[in-house]
Amino acid sequence: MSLVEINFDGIVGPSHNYAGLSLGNLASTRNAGDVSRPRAAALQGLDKMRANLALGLAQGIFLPHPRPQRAWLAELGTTIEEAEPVIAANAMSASAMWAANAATVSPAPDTADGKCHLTVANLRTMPHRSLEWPSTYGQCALAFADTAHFQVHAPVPCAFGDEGAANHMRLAPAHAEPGIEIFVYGVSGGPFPARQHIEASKAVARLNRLDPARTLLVQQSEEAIAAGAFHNDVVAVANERVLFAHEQAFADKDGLIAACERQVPGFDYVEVAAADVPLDDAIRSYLFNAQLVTPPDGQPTLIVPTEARETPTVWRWIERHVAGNGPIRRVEVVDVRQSMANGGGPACLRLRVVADPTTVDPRFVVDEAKLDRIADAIGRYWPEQIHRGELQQPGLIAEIERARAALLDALDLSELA
Ligand code: SUG
Repeated sequence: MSLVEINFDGIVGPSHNYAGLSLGNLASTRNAGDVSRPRAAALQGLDKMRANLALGLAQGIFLPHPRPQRAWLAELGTTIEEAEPVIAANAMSASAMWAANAATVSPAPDTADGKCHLTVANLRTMPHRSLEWPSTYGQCALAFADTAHFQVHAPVPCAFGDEGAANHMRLAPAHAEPGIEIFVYGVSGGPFPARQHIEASKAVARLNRLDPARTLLVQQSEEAIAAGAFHNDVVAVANERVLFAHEQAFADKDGLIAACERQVPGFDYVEVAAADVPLDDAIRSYLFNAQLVTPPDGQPTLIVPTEARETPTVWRWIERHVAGNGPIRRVEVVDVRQSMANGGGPACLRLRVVADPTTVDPRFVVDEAKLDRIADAIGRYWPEQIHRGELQQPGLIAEIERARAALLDALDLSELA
């Protein structure tokens, strides 16, 4: 068994649009009604995956979900043609692209039965996201069907909100070694919803068979949620023994650091002070929604969105850190602007799974050649633009359904149809 971190990126679906559906996600609100570019969005995502492959990292994919979500509309007693515009927009959302919200993953070295556990997220706080889980569950059950190595759990009951890996961090001396798992929940976000409930976090930790002595429940700071950090991964990211976070990310920073120091050999805390990078700049630039990864050359690398380079306080901080021999040794910049405009940065687009790649269904693992095949389908079938008000047009709907079917066909995954 050789356990490595595999990043599974959600391919941006052909219905990608800006409907302003996510209260508390400032980018979603700011860009509501803009013209979207599904084809460019999906190709930006593929380029990010190519950059990861070039670093020597293992890469996987999740497929777009069926949109419009006709079964959900039927449960509401309507159809895509007849639904009120806001209901139609919910049923057309491509939000499943943000795979960090697909599930919470606890790898084999951390669990009681030595399997990698995935609990699919219910995403119940936002209506458009609450309809993702059945398709996510179906894909996870297929990708991780090898029950000798994986167990996939259905979501926790929707009484309690769970947003998956976006509110979960793992620290370990190295990916393949036992680690501690940190669940970050919200209590109140002032004007905005706290999407991750402590009851859900506790349930996921139990389902994933974690050792309570190596599990931390940590409260996200209210000021972070109120400033637009609707998920913890907007203000913090962990990788192996490094925790990289904004000064204002957690309600009790000192308690968290002390626990990590006790439990993680070689623990390193890299803090960005509010005096250097105000919370607003951190959230607008998505500095912390970076992928912090360890490529085979062992140089911890931060993969940031272009917006981080364009935010002077943030770029100054990064340059100083790298020049000063800090734990982050390299910075890569990726353009995921189409996703960013809906509040999804590089880290939102991927779900990390520490596993042996040979135990994953190979149809969900990619190399350059497969990405070329995917790019070909996207180039041929994905709509170039979607305008506000077009979401219920029969021509566009047919184009979107055809596009997804063509991609599933190209990847031999038509059973997900
Ligand atoms: O849930 N945006 C997503 C962004 C998710 C980002 N994920 C992580 N931080 N891990 C959300 O708010 C906007 C859709 C719209 O408005 O059309 C949206 O759903």
